Amino acid sequence: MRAVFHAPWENAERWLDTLAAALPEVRFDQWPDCHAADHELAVVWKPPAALFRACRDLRLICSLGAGTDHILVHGPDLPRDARILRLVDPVMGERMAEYVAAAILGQAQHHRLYAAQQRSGQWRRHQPTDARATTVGLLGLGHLGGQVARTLCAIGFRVMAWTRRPRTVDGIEVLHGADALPRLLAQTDALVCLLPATERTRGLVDARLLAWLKRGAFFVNAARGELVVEADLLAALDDGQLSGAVLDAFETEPLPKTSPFWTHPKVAVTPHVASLSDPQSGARALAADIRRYLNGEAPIGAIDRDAGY
Ligand code: OXD
Repeated sequence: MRAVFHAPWENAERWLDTLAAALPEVRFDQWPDCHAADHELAVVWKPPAALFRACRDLRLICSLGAGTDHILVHGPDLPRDARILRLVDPVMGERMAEYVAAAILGQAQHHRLYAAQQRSGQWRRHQPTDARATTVGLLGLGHLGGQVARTLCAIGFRVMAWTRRPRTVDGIEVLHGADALPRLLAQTDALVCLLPATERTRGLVDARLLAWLKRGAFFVNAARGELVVEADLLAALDDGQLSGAVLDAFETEPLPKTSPFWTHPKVAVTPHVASLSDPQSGARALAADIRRYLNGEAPIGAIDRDAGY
């Protein structure tokens, strides 16, 4: 079997080496250095449209990350019957959980405030907020969200989650459906966005949603920039509806130099690193899922193309 590989990353060779070692029967060709025609498998991150126009025989398209929006965006250029896999790697779940926990604990322990005090040589103490007194509202409870929920529960936070379909998860109150969203937000001290970017979720975090939150709530976006109306987020930060935000994803990435988020006193910016995929564990997890597919078993990362995740 021939596979086309596209990853615009410095560590792409490490991914390729591990994939090739785990799948010796697959010949990987790097896009665009391949005369594509008969590739059945694609392993990609942010692929160009030309790849799908050239490789019309693809049967399986694998994302090198947890999201598949960068593939689905090619809509009409994607082979109609190809299955799409997201990367399901437990290491990414752990990284995401650590990122979100660090963001919320940093706010509870006033890290941003102490950093500002340090710059002006101020010794002033502030009471931290106890985890037990903090309700975290998770938007999305997929593979990454589930790990985030477990980690936050273990720290002692009260965790609630909002999902599209009904779910039950031990120790977490899960609400579903549009009507339930205001109910979750009214109890939320820290809102964490972990939803995929789909037709339904784009622009979901807007002025109306932010107004449903408890006043002074904290916001973490560790998912996709398209989920958030950035002007509404800025307004909520400026008028005190939000006490702060940790933002890892933006409408435009890299975040333009002119973005007000860079210098906003209530905002911490990270460059889309909340759950970086790991070349070792990620390639092994992906190879194992491709192997399931080749053996005729159900791959664990298969997405529902119509739902968009
Ligand atoms: C991903 C990402 O989808 O890092 O994995 O954005």
